[in-house]
Amino acid sequence: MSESQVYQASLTSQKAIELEDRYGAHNYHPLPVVIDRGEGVFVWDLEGKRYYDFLSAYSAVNQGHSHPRIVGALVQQAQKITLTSRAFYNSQLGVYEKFITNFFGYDKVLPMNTGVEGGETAMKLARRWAYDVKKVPANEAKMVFVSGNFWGRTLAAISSSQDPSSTNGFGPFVPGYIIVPYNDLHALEQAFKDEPNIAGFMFEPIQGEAGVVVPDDGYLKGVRDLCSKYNVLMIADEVQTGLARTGKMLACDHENVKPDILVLGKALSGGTLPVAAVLANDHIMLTIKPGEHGSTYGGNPLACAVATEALQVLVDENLSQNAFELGEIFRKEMKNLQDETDLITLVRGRGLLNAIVINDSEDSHTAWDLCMNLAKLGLLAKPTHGNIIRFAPPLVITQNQLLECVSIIRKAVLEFKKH
Ligand code: IF1
Repeated sequence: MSESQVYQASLTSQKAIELEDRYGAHNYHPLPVVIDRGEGVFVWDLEGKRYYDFLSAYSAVNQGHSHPRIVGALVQQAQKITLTSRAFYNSQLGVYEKFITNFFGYDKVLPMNTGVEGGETAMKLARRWAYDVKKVPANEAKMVFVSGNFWGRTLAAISSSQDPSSTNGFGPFVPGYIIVPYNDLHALEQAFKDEPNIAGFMFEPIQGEAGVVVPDDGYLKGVRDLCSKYNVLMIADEVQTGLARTGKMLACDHENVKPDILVLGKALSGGTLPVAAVLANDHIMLTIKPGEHGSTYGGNPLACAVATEALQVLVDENLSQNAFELGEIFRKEMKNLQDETDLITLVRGRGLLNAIVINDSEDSHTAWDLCMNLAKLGLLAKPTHGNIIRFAPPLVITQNQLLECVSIIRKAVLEFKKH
């Protein structure tokens, strides 16, 4: 074995944590769990302890860890060719583009890598459409976002954030943004009335990082109608809510609403490598001309092969329906638990994207402490804020496994003593 393999073989969780602390940027504060292996709904740490994964890498592992079909597609393609750049055509891209545009019902797709690249691409498309089609004066295009949004960590993304942990110390910010309250159609219409040069409205159909905030029934339909009425592009950021997570293939499907631009990421690759996609019809997509946008890895053959299989697995294993049915059971069980304790003040979510709100302040560490207890009991979850815990297992979870996890959460909550 090589020196690093020998080192790896003797690695303990404590040593792994020390290495990350010594040699890695401190841009995260992880739970003290060192994951070494994953399969389906389970992950194992370096000492061999098994955990239920109730975060799914923030909904990037909807199909379960290391899904054999997706890993198979990855390995098979990797042995042929992984990257060509878009300086040339490649044998996987056109086939994938036909597949994914038919899958979601759009004329075209612009392939990118991370979710935030997808959001930036959607924003550039909206601005370009505003100048070329809507005839907004040059450099006057505005974008509307909602309070509590999260669409990534780039400067354009954090410029729409009001969360100090995303914005402090990173200014100046991208201009031309209008922020309206989430789930407020009146405020949205007022913004559209007040500003004639709006290119697009980008929002999450359910707000993930804000703590799984589900809008009122009718909000998605209302957004669709207002965007159509005021000639503003409706841009759905389904990076976290898409791909069966909320009990439908897309969260917009809960109200049969079709956005003008659809942004996908995370589980589009089943958690194997960064793959994002931006879908739109020709009158929007063709405003960007050759050489005006792209990325080194965007549309690489490896990503195409993996994403095709990852999407097919969602359908073949009926993961939307499983998420829908098990989500109903999970929220019912959490509401029963809420009746037994004053620790939980709210349960909310759709499909298998759920959260509990703890009766403590947003800057408390109660949710963190509860997650530490859950980890000891073999379930991994992470707070989105000091008082909100998101529960999002892989969508391949079975009912028996879900009920076992409910009993783990119940035990942790009922035993919990605030300190
Ligand atoms: C981190 C949060 C979740 C997203 C939505 C776009 C993106 C994300 C709705 C960008 C990414 C990730 C980013 C990751 C943690 C995680 C996260 F806590 F940051 F906010 F899920 F809620 N749209 N979310 O949720 O996609 O560029 O990351 O591929 O930055 O810590 P990305």
